[in-house]
Amino acid sequence: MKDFKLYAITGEEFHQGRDLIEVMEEAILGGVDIIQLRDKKSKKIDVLKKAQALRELTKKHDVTFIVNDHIDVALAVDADGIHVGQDDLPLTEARKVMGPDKIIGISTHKIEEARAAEAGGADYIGVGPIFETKSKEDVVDPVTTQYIQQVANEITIPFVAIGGIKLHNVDQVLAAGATRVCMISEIVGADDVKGTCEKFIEILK
Ligand code: TZP
Ligand code: MG
Repeated sequence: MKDFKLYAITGEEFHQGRDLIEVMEEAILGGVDIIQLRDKKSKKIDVLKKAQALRELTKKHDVTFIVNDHIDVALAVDADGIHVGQDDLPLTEARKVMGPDKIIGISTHKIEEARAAEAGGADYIGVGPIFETKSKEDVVDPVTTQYIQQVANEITIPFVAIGGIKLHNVDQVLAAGATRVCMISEIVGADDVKGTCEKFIEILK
């Protein structure tokens, strides 16, 4: 897969009424190079409509587009890939459905899961939640930056740190060995989405 540094996940509950596509375009203009549509609440038809609009946006800006959970929607809009959790369709089956060329990312919370993801053919793994987060229901306890160190030492596929990452604590995440970071609230909930992304890009350099 094309490498990335700054990964933004949608979270419309943080938009304060702003339009999904406008917010995500600001994020892209600020330097986000991969976007994930994550919508746990809407009906399939509405997820599809958002995915179609985000596919168009990400094509226009040459940004990678990932869909969370909905493999059918990902295929229908020709997204670049999907992101699954530990309790979703297992990697082997997800690969059968997606085919060899699409990206499959998977969330991991401990080194055993990271090893299994690598062995199972994932293209990248999510590593987290690093810090406390209010953006995910049923979230496991923070894994801390220690888990980043373990993954950085052992896992060879790309990994992205996630969970409670903010401008004020991202230094700890990078110091532990992460080179890619992923956020919901700090990006899409920012008063200045583009400016916030530009600051992250500056720090990630
Ligand atoms: N997976 C692990 S933590 C998390 C997800 C989807 C939520 C991240 O959101 P935030 O607002 O960046 O803490
Ligand atoms: Mg899932």
